[in-house]
Amino acid sequence: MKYFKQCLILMSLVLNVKYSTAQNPLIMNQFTADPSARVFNGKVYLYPSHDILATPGHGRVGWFCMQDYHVFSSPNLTDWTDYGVIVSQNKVPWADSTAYSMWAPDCIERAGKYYFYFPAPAKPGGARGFSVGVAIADDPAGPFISQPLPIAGIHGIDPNVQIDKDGQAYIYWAQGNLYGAKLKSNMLELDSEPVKLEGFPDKGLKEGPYLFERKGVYYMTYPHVADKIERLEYAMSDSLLGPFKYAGVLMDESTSGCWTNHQSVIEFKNQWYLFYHNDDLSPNFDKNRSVRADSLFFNEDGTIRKVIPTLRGVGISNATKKLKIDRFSAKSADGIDLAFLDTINKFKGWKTTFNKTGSWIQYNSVLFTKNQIKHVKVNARSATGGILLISTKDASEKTIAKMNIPKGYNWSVVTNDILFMPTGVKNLLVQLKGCGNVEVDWISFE
Ligand code: FUB
Repeated sequence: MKYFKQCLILMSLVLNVKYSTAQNPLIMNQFTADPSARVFNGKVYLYPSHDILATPGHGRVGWFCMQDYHVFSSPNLTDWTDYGVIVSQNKVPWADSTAYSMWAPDCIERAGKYYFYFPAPAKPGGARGFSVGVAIADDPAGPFISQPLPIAGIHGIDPNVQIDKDGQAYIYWAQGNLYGAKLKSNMLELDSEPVKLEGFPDKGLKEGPYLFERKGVYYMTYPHVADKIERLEYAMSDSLLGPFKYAGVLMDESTSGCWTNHQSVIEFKNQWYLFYHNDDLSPNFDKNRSVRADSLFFNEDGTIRKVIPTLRGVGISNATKKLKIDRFSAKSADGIDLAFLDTINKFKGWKTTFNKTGSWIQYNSVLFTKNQIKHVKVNARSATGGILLISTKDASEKTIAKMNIPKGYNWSVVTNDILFMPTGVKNLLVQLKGCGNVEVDWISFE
């Protein structure tokens, strides 16, 4: 019977697994927010909130609505696997299964166990406001088993956990301001009285604490409403419970107007990354958000350079995958338009329209394995017919292919032989030659 149950769990895990290849946003099969990224066993695991659209009777219409959490992982920050639901509001013994408020979570490993922390409102009769629960697993992708009760002594949202070099664990959370306390080694109980963390701007909502350590310095990162919407800031300290010293802005307010932002910071294969969110897949409703990542760099003095959000994001794209050039690294000042491929189903992503002679898109970091490719494929359509030139974008700018996109109203894959075979990691340039109007879904090499 036990073996049968284990098989069922394994089968459901296998059936739930979904794969996607990503730039920004990282996840294209659902809305994701509040990313907590962690490096476990040489892979990046992503524990985001899972936004859905509230409908009458299911959540508060027009507000955040979350009923469960998924976990994702990636070996390279480009290919992401969705392991499906790991915790849901109707399987947490103490949580109100009608609240749809499973907000920003976190996960940490201790002695081979994975502890998943999540805020949610308790059942009627329990504590008011948000409590913080824990679910435990033997694998970062689950299955996670929820504890019967939330952590006593925490009232707030956005838990974040850090284990210091000496093995002492700390938990942080938000309730207008930022709070912290020691955690016992069982990772389930507070080991000190909560304290309000000091050293942050007095005015304006602060939430989403995420602490990391680098070279003996503790960086507390957090979203803050300094003006009208949230921006990401950070403060530094030599102690995990502060006092902290405000150090600056990590990321400015989003230009799209998405009211919230929420971050995590990891080092993976000798590069630091900032994970955050925006409303890419729901530009008209900022409670349905999408997780992004961009590289993060430190100055010599240990301060952090402001991260400028990009569409290209992070990771190296394999040339044989479908390259979504609408997630560009750079583009010409005019003659390029981006739009959803399908305005009813935005999860299908975007298309690029070239509509001016010479207009161009640059897409960086594409890996060409030696002697691997012979052809270029472009999924495109053109009401006028047009020519796209695909070249490497480096000092020599070599033409890889000249693609003749025929006049027509349907999307079709145009295939051409390559004129030049790039090797290694290259930046690509896609340019409209002559006049016309060409729409591109993706480019790939085979
Ligand atoms: O996702 C719900 C809430 O929005 C989070 O808990 C906050 O940090 C903000 O992102």
